[in-house]
Amino acid sequence: MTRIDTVGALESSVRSAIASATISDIHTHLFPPSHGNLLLWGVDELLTYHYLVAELFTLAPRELSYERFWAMPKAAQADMIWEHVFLRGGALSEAARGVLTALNKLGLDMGKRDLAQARRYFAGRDVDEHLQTVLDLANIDYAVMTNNPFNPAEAGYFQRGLPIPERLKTALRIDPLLVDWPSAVAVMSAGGYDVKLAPDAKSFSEVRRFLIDWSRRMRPVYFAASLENDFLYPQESLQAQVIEKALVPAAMEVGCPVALMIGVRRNLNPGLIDGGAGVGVADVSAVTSLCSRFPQAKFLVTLLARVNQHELAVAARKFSNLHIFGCWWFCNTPSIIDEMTRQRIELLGTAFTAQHSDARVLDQLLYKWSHTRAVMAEVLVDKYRDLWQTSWRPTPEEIQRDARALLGGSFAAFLAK
Ligand code: RAT
Ligand code: ZN
Repeated sequence: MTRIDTVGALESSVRSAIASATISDIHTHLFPPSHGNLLLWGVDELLTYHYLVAELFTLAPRELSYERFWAMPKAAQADMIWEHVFLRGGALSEAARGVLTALNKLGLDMGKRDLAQARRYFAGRDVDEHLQTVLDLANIDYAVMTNNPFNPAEAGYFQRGLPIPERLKTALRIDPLLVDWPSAVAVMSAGGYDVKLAPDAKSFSEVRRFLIDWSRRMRPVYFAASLENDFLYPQESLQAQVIEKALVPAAMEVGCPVALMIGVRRNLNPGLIDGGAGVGVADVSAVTSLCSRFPQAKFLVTLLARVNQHELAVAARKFSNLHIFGCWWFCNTPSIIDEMTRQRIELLGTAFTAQHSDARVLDQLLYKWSHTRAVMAEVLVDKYRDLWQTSWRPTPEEIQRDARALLGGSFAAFLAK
């Protein structure tokens, strides 16, 4: 066992533990290369990330309509974002800086502002190799995808049993079941499940059968849904019945936690499509009610509103079947990661997962994780320095254990318990 004798050695031990910890990225929107165009990668995808599309419209001349933008080819959309957000706008936002971090990590010198050079680089890459390169560079052991059986294209790839690299794991995403029952019914009926628009007991058992069949096909790490900020539980509604009679029982039967991402306000500005969603304050009692109503089930939860974070962390101290994760979407900015990670460590120690990338573009793993590592390192330096004052002397191995816990170890322990 190595000893740490000085505060300086402690600080460098913490920084190096965070820099070198292996990450399990528990929520992304990546796909296997075998699922064709669904896997996004490369500089044009980086530049047209929906976070940056939204920024473009804060800067671009008003003559640029949403219709005109969406009708443009992807490379032209990317050029426009490059021009307005980067060259004229200064690239200071987290999403813009992220593109530059990612390209830099791939060895591209963006100081030259040469977009054509970046395009040439990606044109020469093989996607399977690129996937491994990016996962290696980011030091990720595996990333969990988002796999929606209600989407015909996604479902088709799974039905064909195409290969999935070991480092990509599945998550069964079921939003339509909770937020768009008629379209969920249409998909399930077309698949041979006897589910009615006005569901009876048989319908709920057929929904369970649908979920269990898809679990057998996909082998998901968890079931997941993203919900609006006005999600309430309990309540007299079809949504609550689906949760109680189908979703939670099926998840328990196959041994999966249910991940709930709550707080989005979809279509706040529909013209922006994915970029048009906003944030609203959620009711944390919906989470605590689920945890107490289903003590044998497990819940993974992340909330979108900054003001919900403290209440959620307190809830996680009360319910051992609740694991909180990530600084989601608008919370994935350095200042909020810093605040949330401090608060969570202060309330939970290492019993949470500090971050997920939500990467929609493969190369985003490179920035989302390096930016998070930098913030986490400084938070942990402070926390270990505080401990040092008490005469507690952690070993480098203990610091590495804690770093790994926050970046995937605690998640694995939650799955296993
Ligand atoms: O972060 C995002 O890109 C969001 O658009 C969503 O993907 C969100 O994370 C979700 O999974 O619904
Ligand atoms: Zn997501």
